[in-house]
Amino acid sequence: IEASIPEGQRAAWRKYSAQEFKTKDEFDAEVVKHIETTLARSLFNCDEAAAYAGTALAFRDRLIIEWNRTQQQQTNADPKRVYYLSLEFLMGRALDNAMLNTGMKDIASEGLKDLGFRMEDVISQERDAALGNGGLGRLAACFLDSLATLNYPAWGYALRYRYGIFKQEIIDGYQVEIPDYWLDFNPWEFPRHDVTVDVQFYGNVRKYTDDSGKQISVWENGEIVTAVAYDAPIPGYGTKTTNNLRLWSSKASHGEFDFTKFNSGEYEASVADQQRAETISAVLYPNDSLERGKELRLKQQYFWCAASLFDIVRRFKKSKKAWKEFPNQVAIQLNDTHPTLAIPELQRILIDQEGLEWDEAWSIVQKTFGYTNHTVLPEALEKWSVPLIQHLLPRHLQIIYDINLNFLQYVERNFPKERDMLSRVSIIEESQPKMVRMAYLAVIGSHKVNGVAELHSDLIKTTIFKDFVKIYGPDKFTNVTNGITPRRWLHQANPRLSELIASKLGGYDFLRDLTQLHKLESYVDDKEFRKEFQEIKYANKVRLAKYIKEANGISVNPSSLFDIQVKRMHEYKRQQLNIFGVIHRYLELKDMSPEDRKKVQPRVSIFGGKAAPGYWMAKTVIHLINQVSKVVNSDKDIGDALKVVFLEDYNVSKAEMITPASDISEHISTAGTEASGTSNMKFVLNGGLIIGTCDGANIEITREVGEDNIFLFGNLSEDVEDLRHHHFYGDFQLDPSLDRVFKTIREGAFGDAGQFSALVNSIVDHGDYYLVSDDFKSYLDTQKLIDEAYKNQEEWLTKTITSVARMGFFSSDRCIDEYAEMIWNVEPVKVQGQES
Ligand code: NTF
Repeated sequence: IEASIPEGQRAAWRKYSAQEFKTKDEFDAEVVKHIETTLARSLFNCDEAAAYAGTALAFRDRLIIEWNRTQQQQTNADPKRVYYLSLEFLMGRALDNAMLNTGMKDIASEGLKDLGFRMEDVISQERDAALGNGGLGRLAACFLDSLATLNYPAWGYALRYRYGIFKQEIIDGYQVEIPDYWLDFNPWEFPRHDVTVDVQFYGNVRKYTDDSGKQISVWENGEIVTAVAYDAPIPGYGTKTTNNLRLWSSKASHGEFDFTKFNSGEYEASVADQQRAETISAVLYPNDSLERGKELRLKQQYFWCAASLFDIVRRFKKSKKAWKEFPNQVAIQLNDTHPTLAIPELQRILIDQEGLEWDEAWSIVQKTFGYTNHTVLPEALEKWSVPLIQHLLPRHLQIIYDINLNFLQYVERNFPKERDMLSRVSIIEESQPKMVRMAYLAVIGSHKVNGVAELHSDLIKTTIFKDFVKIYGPDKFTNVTNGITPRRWLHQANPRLSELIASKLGGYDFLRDLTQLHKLESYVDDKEFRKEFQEIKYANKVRLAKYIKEANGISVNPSSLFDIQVKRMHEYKRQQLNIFGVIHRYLELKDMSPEDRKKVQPRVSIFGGKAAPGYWMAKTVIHLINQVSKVVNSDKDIGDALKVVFLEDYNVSKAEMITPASDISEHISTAGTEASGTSNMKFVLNGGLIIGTCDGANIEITREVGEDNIFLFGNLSEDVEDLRHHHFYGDFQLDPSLDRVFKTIREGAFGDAGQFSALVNSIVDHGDYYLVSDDFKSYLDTQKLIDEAYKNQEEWLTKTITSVARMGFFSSDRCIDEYAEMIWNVEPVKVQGQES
C-alpha cells in the first residue's frame, strides 16, 4: 500500500513540516521543551545530565530532519549505494560531533550559557558508544564520517549490542572488567519497530525437482529469530547529507513469549526462548585480533549478514530493475572476514529465492563485494568448523561447497601442473574437524581485495594470499592506506590547534581538504605562530596532567617529555618492550649521582589500553606497568626525572583528550605485524612525534613527514623470519641491558617475581616470537636520541609543525575517495537544503 499523503493534503503537511532550529533562541526553546516534556523535568529539577539529554534531543531532531531529507533525495536519485558491513563501529560520543558537523556548536554554547550550563560539562555527560574493540572499529567510524561529508549515498550495517566493550578498572594493579550497559539513555538511535527481518537458523534442506526439471533447494524447519532495525543518523561536516547507520537487535520471532507454551503451562520455557533470541545481539566479543570460534559469534555474524542483505535486496527490488543491474546499484564492503557469510547468503537469495541460475548469480555476487583485510596474524584469521556451519546453516554449507568445487575446478584447469595448490587454496581445510577458511571465501567471492597500508598490502600478496595472486592476477589486490577523520581527531579533539590553523589558512576549508595543511610550512619560521603552536601543546599537556592527578593521584610536570602508548594490549604491539625500556631508564637513573640526575630530560611514560579478558599475557603486561608505576613514582631519588602512569579504561573520548598531549607516541610493533595503525596518524596530526618501527602506516608517515621528523628503529619485516629462526636454534644472545632488566624483575623489585616469569620466559626461553630482545638496543638508543632532540625545543617545534603540515594524506576522506573510485564505482549525491 502506498502510504504517501495525497497531493491535495500536502500543502498543509508542508506548512507544518518540522524545521531545524537556526538561532540560539530557537535552540533554547527546543532544549527547554525536551527537558520539560520528553524528560518531564523542570527548572527546579535540572542537572547536567538533564541538560545533556535536552541538548542531545534538540540535535537529534535536527539531524533527523536532515536524515529524512537525505533519504528522500537519495531515493529519488536512485544512485549506486555503498553498504559498509562492519561488526564494529567504535563511535565514541555523538553530541560534540553533531554540533561541530552541523556548525551549530557556538550557538548551542551560548544557548546553554543562558540556561545556566557550561558546554564542557554537558558534553562530558555522554557515555561513549563503544561498539568496537580498537582500530578496526574506529576506522569504520571514521569512514562513516567521511562518507557523509563527501556526500556518498552510504549505509553502515552492524549489530545493536546491549553491552559494548567492557569498562576497564585497575584494582591492585590488575585489570578488572565491568560490563558496559550503555542503552539506559541513548538519544541517538531511532527504533524502527516496523523494519524487521526474520532470520532462520538450524533446520534442514529439502531438495526436489520442479516441473521444468530444475533442482530446487528449500531450507526449512529452522528456528526463526527476528531482527529489529535501530537507526543512528550520521551527519556529514558542512553538508546537508546525513547518512544512516543501521543496527540490528535480536528478539524472539513470536513477540514477548510463546503463547502456546505459556498457555500449556511452560511459562519458563517460553521466556527462555525469548532470552535465547535476545542473546544474539547481547554483547560485543571483546577480542582484538583474535578469533575463538564460538557458536554464538557465528550466530551473530549470520544474523547480521542475513538481516542486512534482506534489507539491501528489499531496497533494490523497489526500483524494479533487472537482477543484472544489482552490482550497478549496490556495492558491499566487507570489513574484515566477519561478514563473509554475506557472500553465500546473497548467492542463496539469488538462486533459491529469486530463481537465478548459479553462474548468473555468482557473477552478480562477485561484482557486488569488496573485501578489506586488516591482519596477517594467523591467530586472527577466521576459520569455522564444518560441523558447526552444517548444524547452524545447512544450506550455506552446501553453497560454500559448491563455490569451492567451481573454484577448484577453475584452478585445476588453469594450473594443471600444480596439484599441491588445490589443497592450499581450498576453502575447506582438511583438518580434524574440517574448517572453512573465511578469508579464502572472502577473496573468491569479491572483485577486489585490499590491505590497509602499503607494506601490509604487499605482505598479503606474498604470504596469506600468494596463491590467489597467481590464480586471479595481481589486479584483484590493491591498497588503500587507512586514514582518520580530521573533524573528530583535530577539530573536536584539539579545537585551539584547529582554530590556529584556520586563522592562517583563511578558514576551516582544510577540514574538508586536509592536503591544504601543506600551506602551514610557510609559517614554520613565523615567531607568533610558533609561540601559539607551542602554547597549545603545553595547554593540552596541562589538561592531561590535571586528569592524571584526578584519576591516578600522580603529580606530573607538564614540562616533562610526555611519552604515550595507548592502544589495545597485545604482545605484537609490544607494550612489554616499552615497559622494559622504562625499567632500564629507572635503573640508569638509580645509578646516577643526584647532580647527574638533575641533568636528564624528565619524562612521563603514559600507557593505556584494554586486554582481552582471556588474554593472560596481555594482562600480565598491564600488571607489570602498574607495579613499575608504584615503585618508580614513590622513589624519592627519582622525583620528576621519571613518572609512570597507566590510564584506566582507554576509550574514544579519552583518546580525544590524550592524543593532543603527546610529545612522543610509541608505535613499536614487530615489523610486519601491525597492518596499519591509525593512532600514529592522530598523534602526528596533533603535533606529536613518533618513535616507531618500520611497520604499517609508520612507513608512509615517514615518507610524508620526512625521515628527520620521525624516530624509527628496529629490524625490518624482511628480516623477521630469519631472526625467529635463530631464536629457534638457540643461536642468539640476550641483549645485556634487557638481561639486567629481567634480573631486577626476578629479584622482586616490582613485587612477586612469579607473576612475571611467563612474560620473561616468553623472551628468554620460548623463542622471543615478537623479537623484543633483537630490537631492545636500537629502541634504547633511539630513546636517547629523543631525549637529546627534545632538549632543543626550537628544533623540536620545527619538526612538529613541519609534520602537521605534511599529514594531509592521512585524511579518511582520501581513503573513501580511493575506495569509491577503485572498488565501489560510486558517485556523490549532493543533498539540497530545501525539500525537493
Ligand atoms: C586492525 N586489525 C589492525 O591491527 C590495525 O593495524 C589497523 O590499523 C586496523 O585494523 C584498521 O585497519 C584488526 O583489528 C583485526 F581484527 F583485523 F585483526
